[in-house]
Amino acid sequence: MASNPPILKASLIDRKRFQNLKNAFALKYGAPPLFYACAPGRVNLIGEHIDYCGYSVLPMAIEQNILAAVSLNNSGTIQLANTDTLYKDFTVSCSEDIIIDRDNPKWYYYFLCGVKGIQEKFGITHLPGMSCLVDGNIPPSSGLSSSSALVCCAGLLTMKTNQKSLSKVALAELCAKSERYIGTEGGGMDQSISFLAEKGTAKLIEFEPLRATDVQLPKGAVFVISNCCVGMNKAASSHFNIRVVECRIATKMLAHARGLNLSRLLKLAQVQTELKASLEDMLSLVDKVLHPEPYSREEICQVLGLTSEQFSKELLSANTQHVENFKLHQRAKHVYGEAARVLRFKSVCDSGPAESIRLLGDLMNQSHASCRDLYECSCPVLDHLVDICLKSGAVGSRLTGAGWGGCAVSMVPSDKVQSFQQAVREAYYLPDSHRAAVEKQSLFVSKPGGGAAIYLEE
Ligand code: ADP
Ligand code: NG1
Repeated sequence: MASNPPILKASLIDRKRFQNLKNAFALKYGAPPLFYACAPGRVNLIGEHIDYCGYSVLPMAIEQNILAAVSLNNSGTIQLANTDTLYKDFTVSCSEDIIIDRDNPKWYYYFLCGVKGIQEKFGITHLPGMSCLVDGNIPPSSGLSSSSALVCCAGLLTMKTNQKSLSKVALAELCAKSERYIGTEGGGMDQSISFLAEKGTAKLIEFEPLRATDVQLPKGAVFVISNCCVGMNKAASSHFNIRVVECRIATKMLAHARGLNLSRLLKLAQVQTELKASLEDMLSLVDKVLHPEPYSREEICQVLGLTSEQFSKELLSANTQHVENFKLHQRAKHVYGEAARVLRFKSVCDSGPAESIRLLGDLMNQSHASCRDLYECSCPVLDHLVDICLKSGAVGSRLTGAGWGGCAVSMVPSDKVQSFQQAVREAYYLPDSHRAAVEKQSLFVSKPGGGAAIYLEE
């Protein structure tokens, strides 16, 4: 059943954080907030870089989130401020079109993605003035979806200030679409779990139609997040979109080889559906049709019968126009293999065999190897951290989120959590002064948290 984000009591928010935010808001804007909106980050347990290919993923919300205090104003402007001085104030007029500058992905553009999504959905010609103070505690550019939590929080609070109502599913779809204004062509996992998460359970997120199903994680193990402390800003680089484009081209090449209608197919999952094939069949098809050597533009254009202009316009994004070579075989192998691992992970959790923890750990390790070797979305520092996690007692460890830096997620038997954390601390964090300084917020146990909500003071 479609349900809306809950309206909860503000007393549920961490007391100290809430008081600080409330006081800072009053100091900044001269009056108390009207309400609060909150959206969590997430850790993806398995299913990396496959949401934008149409495949299911298996994340859970984390405790860290973006929390905003909000009030209406009569200034005809949207005023944005942040408790972190790194993020500067920004004001935009309600009577101007909201422009998102993709070449300059400042924090407030993510916020405005959420505002613009609601504005467009309801055809709102004149937004009411509002004042917002944002407070976030998700490590940014670390694969824990700080950007999406910000977009979701902004979408949710704009819905409320405009007295509109949308289900969690509709909000998740709207925010996934509107975050693409920033330029990254993400798949929707982050916004979906931010709205659809429920405390105590991970979720299998399926797309088209969007659906979230509970996944009970095995008792006897916990998930520990560790940040390698190398950041990767998706919107400020083209790594992410290059992978999206490679998957799109691989889709066209596989569809062409099987005589399918090319114009309709954009995602690797759609080829599987059209062919009514299994994921194993798709892995064999990739080996049969695509060669492991990188493809040049010329070769792709020749096979697909495209001019160079059509190729640039129809298959590339704005920030991938410079790319000359495309690794189609490796990327498609990762996607179909990872999609199968997600389904196996879910079925192990559902059936709960005695060796669940080992089986799930193996799947996580295979996922990391595939991300590292086939999808090439890891980096040496993150691989090193994953190795340390495995040597420190994790049964499985893998990069989580977009990669190229950021966090690893490790599955650790509950009785080994303390020795695991101590060993990782000693081997990875303490020997480096920068890492040692941020160790507390970089190495932590994470339990499945709840989804986005509005908070009101009684
Ligand atoms: P992630 O994997 O965390 O989503 P991105 O690089 O895509 O990483 O997004 C990070 C960006 O999100 C930051 O550069 C900043 O613009 C925005 N952001 C993250 N946290 C906050 C915050 N607390 N306040 C304002 N903006 C934030
Ligand atoms: P993060 O880790 O938030 O950068 C990105 C995409 C997801 C998904 C993962 C990789 C966005 C907003 N998020 O997540 O959709 O593709 O990478 O699995 O683009």
